[in-house]
Amino acid sequence: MTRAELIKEIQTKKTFLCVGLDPDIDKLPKHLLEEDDAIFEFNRQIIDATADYCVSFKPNTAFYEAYGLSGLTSLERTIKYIKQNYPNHFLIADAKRGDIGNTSSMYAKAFFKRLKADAITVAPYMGSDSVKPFLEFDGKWAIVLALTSNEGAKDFQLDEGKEGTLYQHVLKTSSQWGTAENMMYVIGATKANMFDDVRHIVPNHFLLVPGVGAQGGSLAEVCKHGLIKNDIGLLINSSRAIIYASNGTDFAQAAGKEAKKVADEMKAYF
Ligand code: OMP
Repeated sequence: MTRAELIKEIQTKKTFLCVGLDPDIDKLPKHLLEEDDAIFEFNRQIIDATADYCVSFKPNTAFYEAYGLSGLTSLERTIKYIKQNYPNHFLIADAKRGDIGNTSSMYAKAFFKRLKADAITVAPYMGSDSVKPFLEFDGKWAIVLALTSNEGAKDFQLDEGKEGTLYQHVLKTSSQWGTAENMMYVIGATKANMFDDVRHIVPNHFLLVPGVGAQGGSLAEVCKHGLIKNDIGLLINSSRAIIYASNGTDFAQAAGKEAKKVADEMKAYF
């Protein structure tokens, strides 16, 4: 999916919500556990209930890898279902990969060719040869971790060096490897006070912003400092707050309601 196509979807639907598909068997509604593929069935119903309120879905691969081959089958079925039924939704494989060049090429092949994801999250720690293989596919994106939402972000990302903090260095250097047409950055919603600084360095790149909902980040604060006029330039992810809004038989309906609530808040920014 191109940047222009993504922006068109955002502008048409008046939402920039990304629903995170992070299914944990221990948290699934009990009645689904009788299904052959409970994870897929859970996702399918969440997807159908939330698709109108979001422009993107983000399965985090850990929640599938944890269940071995059957988990990977659920992931593949989930992605196929989205691609067949909601082809205009931007599909992010949240896998946080990155390795020496030829290995990264295989990761890119796995997620872009085999799974047909539109984007993959990538850790930049190993440098340019670990990220560039993800930039070689038309219409596909690398989403580079820059300033993450978690507590430990401060352990390295805020360290001062000769290029400023480490996350500033990551933004400045890695933004030379690709363009705002094939790279995005992860910036956590819990770091809203740093969005002005981020926008100073990467004024045009889309930002994937996890950390609203369960992690307590503020959508309003992120928008105030991170939004790009007309293009929006943000994909705001929420996983647990939406998918586990209820664990009863009404779970999908409750997820839809929760996604709509976020999408309604987003309308003010159009
Ligand atoms: P919730 O906290 O349940 O909304 O989930 C957040 C999702 O975003 C999880 O899949 C995390 O792995 C992911 N995430 C973060 O929470 N923080 C980050 O800094 C980066 C990510 C990510 O790359 O998506």
